[in-house]
Formats: sequence, C-alpha cells, structure tokens
Amino acid sequence: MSHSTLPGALVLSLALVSQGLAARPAAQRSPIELAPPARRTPIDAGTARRVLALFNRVPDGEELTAATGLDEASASAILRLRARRSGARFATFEDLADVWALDPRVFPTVYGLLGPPRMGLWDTLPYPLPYHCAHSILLHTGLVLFLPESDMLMSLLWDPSDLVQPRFLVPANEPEASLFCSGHAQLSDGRVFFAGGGGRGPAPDSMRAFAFDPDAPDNGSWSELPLMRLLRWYPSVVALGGGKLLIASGVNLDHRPVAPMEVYDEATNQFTLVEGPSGDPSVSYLSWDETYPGLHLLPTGQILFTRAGSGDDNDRDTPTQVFTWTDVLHPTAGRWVPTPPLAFSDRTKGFSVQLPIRAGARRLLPRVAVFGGGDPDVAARSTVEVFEGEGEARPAWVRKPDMAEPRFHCMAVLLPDGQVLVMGGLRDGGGGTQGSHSTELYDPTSSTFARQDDVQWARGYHPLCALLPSGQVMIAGGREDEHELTLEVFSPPYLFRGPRPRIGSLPAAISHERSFDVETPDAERVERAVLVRPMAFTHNTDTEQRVVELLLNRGVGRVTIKGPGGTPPYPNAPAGYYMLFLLDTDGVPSVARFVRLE
Ligand SMILES: [Cu+2]
Repeated sequence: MSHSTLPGALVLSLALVSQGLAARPAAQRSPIELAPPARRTPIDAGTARRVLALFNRVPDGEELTAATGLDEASASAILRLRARRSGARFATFEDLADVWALDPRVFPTVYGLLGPPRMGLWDTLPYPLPYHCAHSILLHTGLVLFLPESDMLMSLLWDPSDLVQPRFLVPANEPEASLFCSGHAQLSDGRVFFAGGGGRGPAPDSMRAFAFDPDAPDNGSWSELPLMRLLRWYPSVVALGGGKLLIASGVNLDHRPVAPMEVYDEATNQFTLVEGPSGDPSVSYLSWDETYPGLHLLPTGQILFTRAGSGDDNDRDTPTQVFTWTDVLHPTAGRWVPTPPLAFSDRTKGFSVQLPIRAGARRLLPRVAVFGGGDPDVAARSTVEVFEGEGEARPAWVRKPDMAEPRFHCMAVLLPDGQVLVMGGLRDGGGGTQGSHSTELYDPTSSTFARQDDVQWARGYHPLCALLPSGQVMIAGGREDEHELTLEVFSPPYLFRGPRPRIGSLPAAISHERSFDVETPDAERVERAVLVRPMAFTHNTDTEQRVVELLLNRGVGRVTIKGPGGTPPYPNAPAGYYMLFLLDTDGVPSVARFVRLE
C-alpha cells in the first residue's frame, strides 16, 4: 500500500484517531467514541455487536442505518464500496479514502466498525520467497528459518523486521541431508532439533538428526546428532521439558507407520526407545493413522494425540489418546489410553493447537482445540472440537461453533492475547481446488468466531505460517493458486486499538516460580504478561505453540512477573526461549522480547 495516494485530510485523520486513542483513558477507549461531535451518534457495545453480526452477512443499507444511525445513502454507499472491492475486505487505505470522500463525518465510525480495529489487515509483501519452502521455524534471534520443499540443501533465514525490503540470509553451512519432511522442536538452549525427513520420500537419510544453532557465527550453523533408533519420514517432535524431546510417528522405507516412539536426551545426546510400563512395549505403541500427528504436551506432562496433522490414506481409525509416563522425570516408559472420542473423527490435514495455559490455576486443565481437516476422500470439515475438563470432570471433546467454511489443510496461530487466528485450506477436501480466502479469529473464552480480513492468495498443500515477534502473523506456501512464493502478513485488530505497551530492560534469563522485573513506562496500564513459545510449523502441524499466562504485579515504571509454575520437568512451560509480551487493559500487546526460560 502506498501512503502517497492518500488525501491529506485522511492522513491527518488517522493521526488524530491514534492521538485520540492515546489520550483517552483505557477503559473508555472505543473507536465508536471517536465520531466527530458534529454528527456524533452514540453506539453502545450491544449495538456494535449487532452491527458486526449484520456486517458479516452483508446487510443492506437500511439495516446498517438502523443499527448505526448513519443516513441511508451513506450506509448503502459504504456497503456498495465494500462489496465492489472483495467482500470481506474493508481495510485498505484506498477503501478508507473512498469512505472519507463520501462523508468524512462517518469515517471514524465506519473505520472502527468495519475497518482494521475489528477486521485486522492482511498485506501481501512486495517481495516473494526466493524458492518453495515447506518448513517455517521462528528462532530466538527473531529470524524465521525456512527449509525448502525439495531435496535441495538450502536453508534460508528471513528477517521479518523489514516488510518492505527483502532481507534473506544463509547460514554458515548446510545439513548434510535433506530435512524436507523432518520433524522439529526447540531444544532448551535455543538450538532447534530436526529428526527424520530426508527428502521426497523415506530414504536411509530419514534416520538422521541435526541441530541448528542460531547463535553460531555467520548467521548460525548446522551440526549432526547421532542417528535415531528408527527411520522416520513425516514424524512429529514434542519438547517434553527437562531437556528431552519425544519423536513419534513417521513412516519407514516400506511406507508403514512407525509404532514405537523414542526420546532424545540433550544431556546424554542419545536416543532411547519408549517402552511399556511392564516391559511390554506394545502399550506404548500407536498404529498411527497420522503422519505428522497433532501431539501436545499437556500441563500434566501427558501427551495428547488429536488425529489432526498430515494424515495418511489408511483406515485404522485409531481414536484420540492420552499418553501417560510411568515416571515423568525419566520419560522412558508409559502407556496410551483412548480418550472419549471426537464427534468428527476424521481430521486429516486439520490443525490442533493447545489453548492458553492459565496463570495461577490450582489445577491446570488441558484445553486443546481441533479445527477442520476431514477424510481426504469425502469432504472437508468446518467443525471445531476442544478437549477440555471442567472442574474435576474427566476431559472430553466438546463441540464448539463451526468455522465460517470447511478447511482441509487448515492453519491456526495462537496469538499473545489468547485468541486463535484460523485460516487457509481448501473448502472442497483433499483433491479440491477451492482455496479459502477467509480468515477468522476464535476466542476460546467466549467460544465465538469473528470474521477477519481476507487473504489475497489461497493456501493449500505445504503452507507455512508463524507468529512474529511484532505480534503479526506470516503465511506463505500452499500450492493451490500457484502463488506459493508470496508472503502475506496479518496485523490483528489489537494493532489498531491504540499505542502499544513498551518493554524496557528485562533479564535475559528467567526461572520457573521465580519473580522478575520488567521495566516499562506503561506499567499503570499493563494488565497481563504471557510467554509465547516460538512456532515450528510444517504440514499442518505445530507441536510447539503455547501461550503461558503469568502472574503480574504492577509497580512504578515496572511490573513484577512470576515465572511459570508447576513442578519439574515443568510441562506447562518447557525450558527454552520464549517471546515475552506485555498486554494492556485493552488487549494491545507490546512488541515481544525474547527471554530464556531456564
Ligand atoms: Cu509433504
């Protein structure tokens, strides 16, 4: 977008809008309050919600008039403008300039109700990825590591702090094997662990494991680890805490699912196969339907298998399961036990994500959401289910409201404010061609979806995504539109609600259960602090995503924050680097700062 095409008055108005937000006490802050006095129509929160509901099903001018008090001609013209653009989008400066030209008095109301403060804003970057990639991993240096969607030994680093001029870097060396189709997760020292993969199909290299050290000279370097115990193509890797990682699933040279799991121990640099509790290994096996299975480390130290993930063509129909370690401090043995079933069990190419882990809860209950997916031969799903326990009840899958449309190859990114941005995928299933352009925000507190701005390009097979330290979300890849090299970045509504809290000095390293101070000139309006583990995404799977809420006390010029609780090996927040975000009373996040949780 170019600011040069803006009318001067609009630029001025946008500046006034943000100044008005800055000056207004946080509790009263609302875009609706910004309507100029000459034509001010007070709108309460209930009315605003009704307007948005109307907006999402494209009301006519009369309805908009009734809801907002805008005159009918203005309301109709505004909706016509929006329809002529791209349906849901009402967010570009050109759109806003047109509204301004139509009637400057209604501009703040329309901007607040139908613009970025409600709908967020997608931008397509002016530069593409240099080649096709299938893995995107945020490093604690703030760079994103991409791995190619091919056997090329070319890893790529992207600096997302410049969304105008491309800044791509290459590391000092390359791994000696293709890591296309590997699994990955962060080690406790900030290196990233990679296991299996090996290229376009299972190969002898699929037993190899590597680590990428982003702190090594010349943009970081790769080193090889010992061979895994078993050969795996399309495995998932889960950080367990205590310096250990679980490696699960994948297929062998015969394309058969690999039932035994193994654990990598950073301290000994060794892989160990997981046994059953009584020496019978089979209770620790799953006949995986899923390659790249959705696996999540619960606050209890157990592992939840969600059936989301890359999937396969077999029909084993293994139900969702929970794996319990015999001794969580020494994860060498344990057993799978089925959970109450999903109502919609086929979740191939769906996406699962652990919802925010609450601060100070006496007993941390699991909450893991599954979005979309489906049976590759039948249809895509728009259904959503959350694995949750209320009170002392046994956790079970609870159906939530449906997404706006079915999504096969779904993506979901957990934001620092606890909402989930759901996007991507094909509406018409595995062999489909109808890519989704819609995106939506899921609020786990109210169990509701809010329609967001549209993406420019649909994303199907091999998509990429990451939450960036800026609080924005990057997506790329996905083959459906032949535009998989484009990068798009989403600015969520929280970036349009006023000035962001600032973070001054803070410790480089923090500990579980120990308090630490973060300097901020905005202490009086900081309400929350969260740790967000960097994403490590491939094939509709990310086992790393977690938002951990922290207890916070406001001081003068600083906030005092208590490190995440629990007991060793601290499964609610495994050691490693996290993004620390401060959020104000309006849910506006700071830019993140990386801290090392030891
Ligand atoms: Cu693939």
